[in-house]
Formats: sequence, structure tokens, C-alpha cells
Amino acid sequence: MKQTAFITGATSGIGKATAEIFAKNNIRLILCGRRTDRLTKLKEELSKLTEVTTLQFDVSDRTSVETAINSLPENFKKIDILINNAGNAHGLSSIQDGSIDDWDAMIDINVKGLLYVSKAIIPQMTDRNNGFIVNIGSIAGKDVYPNGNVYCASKHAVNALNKAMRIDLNKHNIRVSAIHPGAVETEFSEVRFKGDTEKAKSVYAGYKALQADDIADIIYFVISRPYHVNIEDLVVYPTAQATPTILNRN
Ligand code: NDP
Ligand code: 8X3
Repeated sequence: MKQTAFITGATSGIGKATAEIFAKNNIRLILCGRRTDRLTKLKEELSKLTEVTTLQFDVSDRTSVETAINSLPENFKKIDILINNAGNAHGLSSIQDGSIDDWDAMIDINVKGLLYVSKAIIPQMTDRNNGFIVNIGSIAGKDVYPNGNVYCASKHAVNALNKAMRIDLNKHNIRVSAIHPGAVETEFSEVRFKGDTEKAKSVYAGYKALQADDIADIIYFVISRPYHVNIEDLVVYPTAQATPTILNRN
């Protein structure tokens, strides 16, 4: 039977690539993000392959999350797969120099946003004793690197929440997985460096970074295993990257 996936952060990078591979595999899509123009364009493209609806909301705004999810059209209300992907790093500064606004953004979006969306969707999965949640963590959730402080803390929280969901949802037959990527060439660094494109480009210079499609392929692999198979956790690096800080640039 056709499945429905709810993807946060579908307007760019990993979320957009995931929407594309899901569409090619005939999964019905609920695409979420703040940028309406991008949602509209993606809906137009992917509607050639599958049914698509869009929801424009900020994951860190609890009321907007609940209102948006409650407003879903009838044929999109039953959600089989939740991809908790929306998130970003804001800034890269030492703990003594970091901006509290950046810290608030990362905790509010990467942690509280993931929780608000999950809380709005999990009850229908527990009612049906069926569902799949994929949490997009990061190597920053497995390790801590210089100046990564609060972003790393937010992704450590995602790692912990992935484990917590696995425990609490186990009796409900719900599959829960996390993917923890290393450097993926998306708009991530542009956001981290507040639109400084040169600085953002330099993050991916001199080696082949992961591409959004690489992670999307892995997400599709994870969700397309037989129901009795649940991959808990995958850490994925570009070949040139050994750890968050050891990178073989040519
Ligand atoms: P992008 O910046 O390309 O995409 C981020 C997505 O998140 C966008 O679609 C954006 O949509 C959405 N988003 C951000 N803030 C909000 C918000 N407040 N409310 C709703 N949506 C929001 O980055 P990536 O694709 O790389 O990032 C996706 C995930 O992967 C993130 O969780 C990131 O932490 C993680 N990750 C990325 C890595 C990398 O190197 N790129 C490595 C490891 C993990 P919009 O702006 O339209 O709201
Ligand atoms: C994104 C990868 O190394 O910038 O989560 O934290 S890193």
C-alpha cells in the first residue's frame, strides 16, 4: 500500500533530495519548510511522480507546528514515515564568544522543533502500532569539535532522543533510526556563516564532500527494509574525512 512521508526541511539539501528519491519510489509526500516559494516549486516538480502537499511553518514555533499538522487534507492525515531533518548550525564560535541568539536558534530548531513535530505525529503512529521515524543527527552528535559547542550539544540531544524514541516506541512496533552525516555540501555552511558564501565554499574545498543525494539514498535504503529490519544508527563520512576535524584536503 502507498506510504505517506512527512519531511521537515524539504526546501533544501538533504530534505529536498529525500523528497525527490521518495517521489521516484511512489511515496506520497508532505513537504515542510519556511520558504513557500521553494515548497511551491518542489510540489510542482514532484507532483508529476506522486501526490504532494506542502506545509509552511517554523518548526520552533509550537503553535504553528500544531496548526499546520492539524490542517493536513484528509488524504494526507495518515503519516507512515516521519523524517526529522529540519535544522542547521548557527555560527561557529568558542563557548566564551558565542552568540546567545545563535544558541537559542539551534536549541529551538534542532531540539525543540524536532520534539514539537514528533509530538504532533507520534500519537497516530502509536494508535496504529505502526510507523517509521528517521532522525537526522550528525557526527556533531557523536563527537565534539572546537567551536562546535552548542551545535554539538543540539545534535547530541538528537542522538539521545533517537535512543529514547527507540525504547519508548518499541512496544508500539514503531521503527526509529538515526543517520549521522559528516560534511554534506548543502546550504548548511551558508546558514552557519550567515550568508558568507566564500567562507561556506571553503568548507568543501579540496576534497569530495558528501552530496545531499548520498544521504537521501541511505535514508531511502533505511526506510525500504522489510518491516522486521530496523537500522538503529548510521554514521556516514565522506572518504576524505576521518573525524570531524581530520580531513584529507588535496
Ligand atoms: P540546508 O541548510 O540545506 O537545509 C536545512 C533545511 O532545514 C531547509 O530545508 C530549511 O528550510 C529547514 N529549516 C531550517 N530551520 C528551520 C525552521 N526553523 N523551521 C522549519 N524548517 C527549517 O542543510 P542540510 O540539508 O545540510 O541539513 C539538513 C539536516 O542535516 C540538518 O538537521 C543538519 O543539522 C543535518 N546535517 C547536515 C550536515 C551537513 O554537513 N550539511 C551534516 C550532518 C547533519 P527553510 O529555510 O525553508 O525553513
Ligand atoms: C554538520 C557536520 O561537522 O559541521 O552536522 O558538524 S559538522
